[in-house]
Amino acid sequence: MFVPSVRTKKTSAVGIPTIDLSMQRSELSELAVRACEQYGIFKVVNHRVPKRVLLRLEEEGNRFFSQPVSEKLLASPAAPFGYGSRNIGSHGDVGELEYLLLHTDPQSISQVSKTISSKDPAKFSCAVNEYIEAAREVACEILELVAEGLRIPDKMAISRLIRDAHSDSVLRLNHYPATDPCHDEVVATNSIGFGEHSDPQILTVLRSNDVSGLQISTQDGLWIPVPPDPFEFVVMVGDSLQALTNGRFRSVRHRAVTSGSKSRMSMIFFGAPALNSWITPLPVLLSPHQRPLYKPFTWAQYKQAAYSLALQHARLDLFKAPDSPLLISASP
Ligand code: GA4
Repeated sequence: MFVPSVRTKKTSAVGIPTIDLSMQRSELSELAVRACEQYGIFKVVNHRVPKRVLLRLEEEGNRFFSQPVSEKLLASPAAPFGYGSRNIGSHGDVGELEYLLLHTDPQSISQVSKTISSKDPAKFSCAVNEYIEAAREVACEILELVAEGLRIPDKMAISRLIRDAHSDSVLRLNHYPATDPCHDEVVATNSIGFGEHSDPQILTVLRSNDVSGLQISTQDGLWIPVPPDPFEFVVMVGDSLQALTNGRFRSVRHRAVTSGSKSRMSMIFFGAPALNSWITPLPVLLSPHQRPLYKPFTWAQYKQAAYSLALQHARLDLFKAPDSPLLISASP
């Protein structure tokens, strides 16, 4: 079980790379590949997603989370899709947050919206669908850029997986309540909003309001804060992209801490393949004498493994190829 307190390790304000989508494409694809290899995370600016799309979903999220608990509990539980509070996954992990977890399939959104926003479900589902479409486009554009940078002849080899009509992508709205100012004075430490983990999917596209809290873990165990910007996206490499690139890209370990007098809300698109899709190192990325680091697995198999383990588990290790001396463990 994950213990919800923050280790008081040194943090550093080292910047993470920025990908400016208005730049020249050839330069961009090299930059995106380097960012995925070295950091597993980068910021995306000039993404062309209209501000109103971001603000509309933020407004819907704020409206939902500001209701009394009794109202929020009328939403279907996040098992699998709906409202959850404190409990993360099914393995005893807890955090100082509440959230809405939604499948990106419009039919599922339409069903769950009736329980989340009984007064105006259409308004809620429109804001959600519009945001998902925009975030999915950003994810696909990035995946096509990196495919170019990796010299993969089929530029859509990876993005196609999350454009698939049966894609198992999900959207999550995380709400980290403000720390009570009185409580803040007594306990001068941060607490864990969402414990350390890597995302199991292919690519994560995150947008938050202007409140800090997201941190990434470096190889040497430092925690680096990711400065918030409500009009930028933060993109993170997930475990499945690590496997697809045979370990060339690394999924990034991250966490969210709560520390302030302002509440934080993040809206996160997790781009995943269809449940029956195979995840296996792309053959064009393997040189003749390189062996795959991972056994082939389906997204359903990996998802099941991820969901049955606690947050901090280095789950990709379960799928390493038996004779793979090159495995880079994803554990901290
Ligand atoms: C992390 C990324 C997404 O938020 C998520 C999370 C999921 C959940 O909250 O149910 C998991 C977590 C996430 C990874 C390990 C398992 C599953 C909680 C947990 C302990 C929706 C996802 O896909 O994986």
